Amino acid sequence: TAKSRPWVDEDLQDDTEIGTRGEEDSDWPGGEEDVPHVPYAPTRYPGDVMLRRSREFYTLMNERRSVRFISPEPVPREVIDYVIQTAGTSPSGAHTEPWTFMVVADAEVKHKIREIVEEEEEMNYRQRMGDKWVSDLRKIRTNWIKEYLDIAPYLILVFKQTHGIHSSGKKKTHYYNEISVSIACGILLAALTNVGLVTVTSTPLNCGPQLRLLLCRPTNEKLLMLLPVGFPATDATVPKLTRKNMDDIMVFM
Ligand code: IYR
Repeated sequence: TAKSRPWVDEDLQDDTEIGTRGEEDSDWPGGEEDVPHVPYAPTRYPGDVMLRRSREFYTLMNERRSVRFISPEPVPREVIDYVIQTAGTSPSGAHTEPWTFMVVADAEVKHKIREIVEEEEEMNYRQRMGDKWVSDLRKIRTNWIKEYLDIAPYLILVFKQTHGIHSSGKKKTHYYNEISVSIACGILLAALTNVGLVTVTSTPLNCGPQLRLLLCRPTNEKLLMLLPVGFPATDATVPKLTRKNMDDIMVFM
C-alpha cells in the first residue's frame, strides 16, 4: 500500500488511486515521456467577432435549464455521438481521459434503472437526506418519482474511472479523475444546449453500486452523474429562478 503523503492525498480527495513505485504503475516511467510537441494555432477572431461570439454563447448557455419533463420524441443517434465526442475533448489529469459515458436507449434497461433509482431515492427523501435538505429542495418540487427515466430517449450515465489499466495490466493512475470528469460533464451540458436538447444533472445518492452492476461496468468505474436526455416535453415547466448578478460572481482586481 502507498505510504501516507498528506500533501498529495488531501489535494486528490476524489478517489484518485495514487500508486507507489514498485507496485502499481511499476512500468513507470512509461513510453509516453517522448510524446512530440507540435505547433498549435487555433482559430483567432478579430475583436468585434470575439465580442459577438462571447455574447451569443452566453445567450445560448443562459437558456439552459435543468428540465425534469422530457419528451419521448426520438433524438438522432448521430447527434448523441457528437455530443459525447465533444465531452471527450475535456482536459484531464495527465491526459488520462478517465471517463466512461454509458448511453442507454433500451427501454427495459431504462426501466430497471428507474426501479433502482426510485427505490433508493424514496429512502433518501424519507430518511437519509434529512428535513433541512428536503425542505431546501421544496422550491424545485422534486421527489423520488422519476418518470423521465422511462420517457427520455437516452439516459447518459457518466462514470469516473478511479484508475486505468496499462497494457502491461498494471494500474494506471488517473490524477484528479473526479474534477476531470466533472469538467467533461460541463462540456457535455454545453453540447446538449447547443443542439436544443435538455437534461437534468442528477446524482442519484446511493445508487452507484447497483447501477454499475446492472450496466456491467468494472469496479474502477464510479457513477458520477445520471443525465436523462431528450427534447423538453411540450408542457415542460421549470421553477422560476434567477441567476446571480455579475457583481456577485466575479471579483476583478
Ligand atoms: N437526488 C435527489 C435529490 C436532489 C438533490 C439536489 I442538491 C437537487 O438539486 C435536486 C434533487 C433527486 O434527484 O431528486
